[in-house]
Amino acid sequence: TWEYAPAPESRAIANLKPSYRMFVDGEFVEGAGEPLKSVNPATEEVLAEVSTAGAGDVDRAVKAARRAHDKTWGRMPGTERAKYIFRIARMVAERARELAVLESLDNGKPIKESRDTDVPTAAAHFFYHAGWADKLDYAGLGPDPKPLGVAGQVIPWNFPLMMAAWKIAPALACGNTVVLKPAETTPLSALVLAEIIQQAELPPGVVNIIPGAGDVGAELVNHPGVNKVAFTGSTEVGKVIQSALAGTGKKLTLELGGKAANIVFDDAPLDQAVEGIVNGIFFNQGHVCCAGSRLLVQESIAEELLAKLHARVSTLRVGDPLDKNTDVGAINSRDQLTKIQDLVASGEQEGAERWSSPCPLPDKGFFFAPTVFAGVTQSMRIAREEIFGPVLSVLTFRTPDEALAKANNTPYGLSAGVWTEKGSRILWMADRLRAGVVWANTFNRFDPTAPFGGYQESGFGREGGRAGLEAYLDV
Ligand code: TXE
Repeated sequence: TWEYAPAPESRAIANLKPSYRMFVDGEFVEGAGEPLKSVNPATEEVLAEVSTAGAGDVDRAVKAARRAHDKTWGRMPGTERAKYIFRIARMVAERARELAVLESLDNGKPIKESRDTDVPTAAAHFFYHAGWADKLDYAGLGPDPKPLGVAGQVIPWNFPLMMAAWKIAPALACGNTVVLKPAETTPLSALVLAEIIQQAELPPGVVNIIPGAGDVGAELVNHPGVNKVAFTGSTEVGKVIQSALAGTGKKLTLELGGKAANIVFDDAPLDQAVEGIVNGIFFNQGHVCCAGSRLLVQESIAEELLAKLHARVSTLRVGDPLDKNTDVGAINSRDQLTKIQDLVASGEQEGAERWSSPCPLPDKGFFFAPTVFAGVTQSMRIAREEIFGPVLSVLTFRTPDEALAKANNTPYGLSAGVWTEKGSRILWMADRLRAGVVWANTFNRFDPTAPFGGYQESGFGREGGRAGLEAYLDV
C-alpha cells in the first residue's frame, strides 16, 4: 500500500466551496432537508456540505418549472431556445478544466477520463441539442411537435455531469422545463451546471436542481405536476418507478443496468481486442451501465488472449484520480465497494478462477484491484448480476451460434461488442444480439448523434439522436 493525498491546488482548480445550495426558480436556496456531505472516495475526506430537498421543496421546484414552461420556455420560439442552449454548451466547454477536476474529486474517476470523456461529451450534448431546438418540425416525428411540460429527472453517480447533460439538453431543446435530482454521492458538478445555467440567463424555473437521496427522487417522480419522468439508475429502482407510474399517464424512459457481452472471435486482431476489453470493463472503474463485463472468447484463442489480457491489465495504474497517468481511480462509495467485494467472493465460492492485478493500492479511500475471473459458467452470479466494478468474467464459446446464445442469455440488453475481421459476421451478430448498442471492433463509444438505450430489463427509451427527442415531445 501507499499513502495518497490529493494535490492541494486541485481544490482551487475545481473552485471547491465549503457548501453548495439547491437551485430552484433561478436562485440558489437552502433546502429544508438534512444537508448531505459529499465525500472524496479516494481519500474519504468530506469535500463539501450540500443542501437537500425537504418538506415542500420538490413541490416548489415543480411549480417553478410549471410556471416557466407555461409562461416562457414552452412558448418561446425554437430559435430563441437554441441560443440559450448554445450558451450553456460554450460555458461548459470554457469551464472544462474546473469541471473535470471537480468531477474527479467528487466521483473518484481518473482525470484523463473526466477531461477526455465526461466534460467534452456533456458539452457536445448541449451543442447537439441546441441544433435541434429550431428544427423539430423537420425531425420527422410528426406535425407540430409540442413539449410535454415538466420533466422530472433522476440520475446516478457514475457520470454525474454527463448524465445531467443527457437529461437536460434534449428536454430543453424540445421546450420542456426540468427538475433534476443528482445522486447523493455526486451532487457537485450538477450544481456547477446550475451556476452555468443561471449565468446563461435562462428564465427562472426552466431548470431546477434539487439534491437529495432516493426519497427525494421518489417524491419527484410521483409529483402530479410532473409530465415526464426520465430515470437512469438501478434496475431495481427502475421497476419501482415503472409500477408507481402505471396509470398516471406520465411518459417514462428508463436507462437501467446491464451485463454486456464483449465477444472475441478467433480471427480478431488480438492486441486491438485486448485494448477494447480493458476499456470495456476498466473504464470508469467499471461503473458503466454498458460495461463489457462478460468476455466471451472463442475457445481456440482463449489461452493466448487471457495471457495477453493479464499482461496488459498488470500495467494499469490504480490510484490518485487526479494524476494524469492513472488508469483506474476510486470506487465511488463504500457501499459500492462492499457490493463488488461480495460478488467477487461469490465468484470464488462458486469455483471461478480469480486473477487480480498485483498493483499496489492506496491505504486510504475505496479502491479495488482490476480483476479477471476465468472458468466462469453461465449460472454463476458473476456471469448474471451487474457487478458495476472493475471485474471481468470470462466465458468461452466454439461457434457463432453458441456465442450469440450466451450473449443473449441475460435479462439485460444495453450493449454488446463484437471483435472479428469478418464484416458479414459483424452484421449477422449485430442483427441478432438483443442489445440497444452493438460496437464492432471498439467499445464504449458515445456520441450525441447516436441513440443510446436498452432492451428488456435495461430499460426503454433512447437518449441522443433523433430518437432521443421522441421522449420529450407530443405530436
Ligand atoms: O442505484 P439507485 P445505487 C446499478 C449498479 C449499482 C446498483 C446500485 O449495479 O451497483 O445499481 O446503485 C435515486 N425513486 N446502477 O444504489 O438506488 C438515487 O437517489 C426515485 C446502474 O446508487 O438506483 C439516485 O439518484 N429515485 C446504473 C438514483 O436513483 C430513487 C447507475 C440511482 O440510484 C429511488 C447506477 C426511488 N425509489 C446504479 N431510490 C446505470 N444504469 O448506469 C433511489 N433513487
